[in-house]
Amino acid sequence: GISPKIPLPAFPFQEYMATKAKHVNKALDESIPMQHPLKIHDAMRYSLLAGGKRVRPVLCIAACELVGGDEATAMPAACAMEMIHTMSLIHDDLPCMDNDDLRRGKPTNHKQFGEETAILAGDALLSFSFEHVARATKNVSPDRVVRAIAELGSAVGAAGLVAGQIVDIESEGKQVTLDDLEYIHINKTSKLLEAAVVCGAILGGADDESVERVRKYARYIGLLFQVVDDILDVTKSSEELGKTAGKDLLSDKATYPKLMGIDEAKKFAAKLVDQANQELAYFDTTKAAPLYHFANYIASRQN
Ligand code: GRG
Repeated sequence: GISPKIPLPAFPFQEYMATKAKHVNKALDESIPMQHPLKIHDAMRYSLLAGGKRVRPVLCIAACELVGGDEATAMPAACAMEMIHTMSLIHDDLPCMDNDDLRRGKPTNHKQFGEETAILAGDALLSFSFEHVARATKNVSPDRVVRAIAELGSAVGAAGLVAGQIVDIESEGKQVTLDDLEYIHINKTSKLLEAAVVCGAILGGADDESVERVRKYARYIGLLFQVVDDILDVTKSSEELGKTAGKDLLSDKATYPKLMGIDEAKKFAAKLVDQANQELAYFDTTKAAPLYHFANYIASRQN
């Protein structure tokens, strides 16, 4: 694992994650009931309720609570984060993209419902995510709701997830620099995590400085998530294969270990945890405990 320099504040993080994820699952289930036309709602619910760690919604709630807001205030936005995350996975799995058969241990949406329905289920989830924030957010000024929706829009579009995906696709089979790799990860992974905490903070009543602190925090933990992913790919597959080089070192996909070496990649991950923690130092340590633990959880996951 990659341990942070500062001691973690005592906090029952696993319990917190489990409780919040349960609340999120209930809200997600209620947000999209089965209705006419059954096929599309069935397909939307199939992927939305298929499990998953619910990292983005829990981060949204944690950021709202950090600045003095409550869970109910953040819940529609929290659900929107998971709707968008889910639709990006549905589209990412399509035959024209990654062509995957399995996701979260189940057949992918297009395997289960067909390609036409999978594309439409993604479109419907994306569209509904914005509608849901606009309609279901309670007790927040219209100005803050509009700011949150704008944040969400830029995180998903051609300056966010879509940007990351297109540059990733374009870079296939080409020489990729560290800057290219960082651009892809910041857009594909960090931007939605960023939107999650930024929207949570905005809806919770945060001032501008707090919003920018949590934004930077999310940017670091998004990159951290990907660096750790790359490191795990190397260590896992070298254990599995009993070889010195993991599968990522053999395939042509660009990764941090391949571009900077495994030791430097580990140092980079440790630096990212420190940088994330430095942003949190602006807040009260007790109130920021869930977010400190989140960074640590991302850094130290083993699979
Ligand atoms: C967003 C309009 C729009 C289109 C989609 C396909 C695409 C554009 C973008 C790809 C985005 C993508 C697949 C990013 C990877 C994100 C990532 C880090 C996934 C893993 O997230 P976890 O570990 O997964 O949170 P679970 O299953 O736990 O939710």
